[in-house]
Amino acid sequence: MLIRKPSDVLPSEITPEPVWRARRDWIARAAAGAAALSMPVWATRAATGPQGGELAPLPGTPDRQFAIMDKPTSYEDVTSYNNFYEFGVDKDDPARHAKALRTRPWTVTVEGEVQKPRTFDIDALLKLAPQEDRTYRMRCVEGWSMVIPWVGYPLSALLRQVEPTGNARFVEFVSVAQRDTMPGLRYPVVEWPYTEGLRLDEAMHPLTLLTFGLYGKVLPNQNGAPLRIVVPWKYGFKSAKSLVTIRLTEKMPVSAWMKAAPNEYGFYANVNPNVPHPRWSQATERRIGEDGIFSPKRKTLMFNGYEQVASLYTGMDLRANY
Ligand SMILES: Nc1nc2c(c(=O)[nH]1)N[C@H]1C(S)=C(S)[C@@H](COP(=O)(O)O)O[C@H]1N2
Ligand SMILES: [Mo]
Repeated sequence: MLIRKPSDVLPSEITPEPVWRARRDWIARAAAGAAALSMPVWATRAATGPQGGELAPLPGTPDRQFAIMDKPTSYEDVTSYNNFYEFGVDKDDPARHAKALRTRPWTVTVEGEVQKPRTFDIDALLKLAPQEDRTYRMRCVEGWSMVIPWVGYPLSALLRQVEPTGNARFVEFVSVAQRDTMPGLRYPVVEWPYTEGLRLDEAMHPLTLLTFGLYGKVLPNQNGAPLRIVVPWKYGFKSAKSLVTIRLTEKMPVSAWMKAAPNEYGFYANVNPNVPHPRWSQATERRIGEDGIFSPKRKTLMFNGYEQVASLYTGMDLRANY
């Protein structure tokens, strides 16, 4: 059996206090419905589409510019070991609970410091630019990593359509908050809706992918259907899921994690082995599905190996801007 959690780290060490509290309350409530909990997640379908049905194909043209050699993580692992706190704080909660998420009708509003604010229907947004197939290394702040073949197009293609004003310096991303389908919203893990942000030049970088699919199919709900952002050189929490608003701003947005635990999660959150998290090192990682507890951990690469972005940060102190 694969060991999927970094078992040498106590959950209480890798988990911010509000998450730990929510987990405890969640377990207490679930004790009443223990029968439902006893069904292991791998006994159910891993990939969750609308009403749990088959996911539509979404092929992309293979991308050569950003190709990496790493072996992709299995579809099963990519879709069953997730963080999506709107559905609960444990790694198998999203695959268990995200079936209920309504992904149609769905619109995305792009607003703020833009000449042409606009609300896009998801199906129009999907066709705005050609889909590319891009396999990216992803790294979570909790010490694990995956390699995921995403399908999407550069966020810059969308931002160009709405024409950022001269005042636009940042981009804020807002995830959906569906009270009736997202049981995690009952717990104040972060302030809901989940929000994240990038500097405009980071958002415009060709590696930043507006993502609609993975492994040649539309996104499973637990991975952020019907669209999410993917920023491969930053820790996973920067890649907000199930987006409904993209807002260009003059001031730096304060993300949900910055509000929840400002000493642990900064705005930049670049993957940086030289800057430890306040409670643990970030120098190494476990690749999900490959590395068991006895396998050596991998050394974490600066910018997750995406040196192409280094020039975005020249002159910045990346210890102060964590
Ligand atoms: N809306 C929302 N987006 C989110 C999260 C979340 O809890 N809610 N978790 C983040 C974290 S911590 C990680 S590691 C990635 C995980 O994405 P994946 O499960 O699709 O790999 O999603 C990020 N985006
Ligand atoms: Mo994460």
